Amino acid sequence: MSLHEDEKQFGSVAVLGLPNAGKSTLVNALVGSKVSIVSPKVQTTRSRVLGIAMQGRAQVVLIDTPGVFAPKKPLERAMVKAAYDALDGADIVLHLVDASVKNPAEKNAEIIEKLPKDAFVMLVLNKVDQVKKEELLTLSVDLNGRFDYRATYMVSALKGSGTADVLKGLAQNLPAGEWAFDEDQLTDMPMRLMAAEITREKIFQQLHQELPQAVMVETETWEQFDDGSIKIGQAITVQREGQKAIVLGRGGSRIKQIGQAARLDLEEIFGLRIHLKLFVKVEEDWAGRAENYQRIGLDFQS
Ligand SMILES: Nc1nc2c(ncn2[C@@H]2O[C@H](COP(=O)(O)OP(=O)(O)OP(=O)(O)O)[C@@H](O)[C@H]2O)c(=O)[nH]1
Ligand SMILES: [Mg+2]
Repeated sequence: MSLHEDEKQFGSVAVLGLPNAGKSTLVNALVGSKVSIVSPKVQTTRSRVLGIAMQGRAQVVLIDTPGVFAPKKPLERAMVKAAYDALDGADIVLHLVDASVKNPAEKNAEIIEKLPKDAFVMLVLNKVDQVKKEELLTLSVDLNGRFDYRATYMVSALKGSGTADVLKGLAQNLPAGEWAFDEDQLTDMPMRLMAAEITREKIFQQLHQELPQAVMVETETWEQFDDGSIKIGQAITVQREGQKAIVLGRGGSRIKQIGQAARLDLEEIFGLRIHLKLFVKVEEDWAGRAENYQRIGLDFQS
């Protein structure tokens, strides 16, 4: 690409991959700050999340998406649609593959089928800290035989190795254009939604099995005080009384730990003292109601 040295570049990158591939971890690494929540469980990211990274004169907008899988419930259908919708209008598609699982190429066959043939698609093999070098090379050859990737990178998003090269590679291939965001902006997510996402991350990290999938978190109150501190009130909605008991824990011990962990993160992200008040309510069918989807940034897919 022949650009003037001082010419600005701007464009968007859709990050696509299976659940748990490390998409959100990679986006956070490229942005250099936490904008998207991460957990060891699948289906952590529910909606499209924007991360904004600067590389020289290029502003790179990273679109983190929910993982692509075979959806069964309405919430899952909306999540997978949000992931594929991100392909529309993206300047670059970054296909992220967890190289540490068994048969990664086979597992990604369905995604590969849906990759746009005429787009600039980049392959990034992740979790290389868990894989032998020979296996990575074999996997790279296998995947490149299945799709005409324009470039291949190998990274550990968790440890940050190789991620600087990915950012450079992205920036090099974006068109010239005016930046759409401030130079120091990291995401387009409103603070109230970001605060709810952080609490949801702690629920994903601290609670087991299927329960996190049944949870919705919303910021309901937000008060800023003269001393700069913020008082945030959030509702955690679950689908059954039994789930409420689990979120609360014995004598309220679990929700206390969730609240503490979330508060520490929020104080770091916002750089302010935070008071966080959480309460739990039961709404059996929250995941069947269209208006709840809009509130968490999704389209209802009945
Ligand atoms: N060992 C290792 N673990 C990683 C790496 N990158 C991500 N992980 C871990 O993989 C798990 C999933 O990471 P996420 O970033 O939440 O994955 P995701 O693709 O966004 O997952 P969904 O949002 O559920 O689709 C977390 O436990 C991460 O810490 C890596 O490079 N190496
Ligand atoms: Mg994610």
